[in-house]
Amino acid sequence: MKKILTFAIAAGAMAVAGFAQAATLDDVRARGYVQCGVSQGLPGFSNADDNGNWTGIDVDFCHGVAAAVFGDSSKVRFTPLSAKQRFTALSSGEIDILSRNTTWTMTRDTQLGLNFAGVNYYDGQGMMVPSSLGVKSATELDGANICTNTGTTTELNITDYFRANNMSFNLVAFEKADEVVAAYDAGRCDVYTTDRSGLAAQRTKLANPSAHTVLPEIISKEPLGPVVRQGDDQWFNIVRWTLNAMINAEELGVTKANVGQMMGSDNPAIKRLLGSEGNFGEELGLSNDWAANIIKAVGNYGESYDANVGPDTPLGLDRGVNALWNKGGILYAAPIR
Ligand SMILES: N[C@@H](CCC(=O)N[C@@H](CS)C(=O)NCC(=O)O)C(=O)O
Repeated sequence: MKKILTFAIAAGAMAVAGFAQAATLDDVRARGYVQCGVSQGLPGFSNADDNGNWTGIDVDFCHGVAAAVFGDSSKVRFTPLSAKQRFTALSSGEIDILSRNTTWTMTRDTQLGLNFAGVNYYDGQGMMVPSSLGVKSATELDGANICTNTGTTTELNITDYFRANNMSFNLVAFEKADEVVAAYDAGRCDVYTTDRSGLAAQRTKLANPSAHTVLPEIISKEPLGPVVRQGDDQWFNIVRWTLNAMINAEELGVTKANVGQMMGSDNPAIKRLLGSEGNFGEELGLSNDWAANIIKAVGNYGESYDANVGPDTPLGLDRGVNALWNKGGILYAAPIR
């Protein structure tokens, strides 16, 4: 009896300490790499070149998680997934993280049993039309043929928008994003609708990108972020704090180039971020230089943004609301403390 009781107390203590559900981190370590679900090709977010090398802000994020776990950002493999396939791949355990322009919604939290670790791009749904149509506003689109992807929030929002504005429309939906681009470019639709960042990305694939106009209306909120399965709080924390570390690093002025030098900083917040003070990494189940390794590999949030989707890239997206909270935006990461 005493033995059973002691065991129960020990098991309880382990559960409280968060060890009882550490399966994903164990699996990732045993496998030797993070399995990251990405899109099938969305420039700036997750896109493979002809040699199969993936780049993008969502790809950087997975390299960041690999750097946090292994101290080596190359220990990651990418699984391209359509919008329709992505949640099953995560729920079934085929991937450890979904890092793929995915909108955080209540249904995805509750019905699908997922956890969004945060937001790495605040977006909204937009519409693009060939400039030759002469359309200046979405309110002129009654009766339009509209191209989009299946299995997305996009389909739902466009239906709401047209209903609310008493307009009819014909939805032409495809599973693969490139099918949407091809159909729109071939003139099968008057309108291409998706997240505005997605429009900026997909527009680069059109025969003549400058011959298209993005309409002024933003018809939804699309907070995009990395997702994990529910039921593994330790893994959820690792993914969430990888994102927080990248955002906090930008706020603290820690960059890919200066992270080594910043290790010697006297600023207590930088010391906690880079592990020269406290046990923040160990408490995640990692080493204390976890965040230093992320920044060495992929830079801070702003560096990854600028390199992949910012004004100097083909997407040309201004920081806008994705600027830090103290620079006029809404990016606000919880502190490492
Ligand atoms: N954020 C929306 C839309 C996501 C989505 O799948 N968008 C399409 C159009 S931008 C896409 O990612 N295409 C790229 C691909 O499937 O590879 C959602 O989470 O439902």
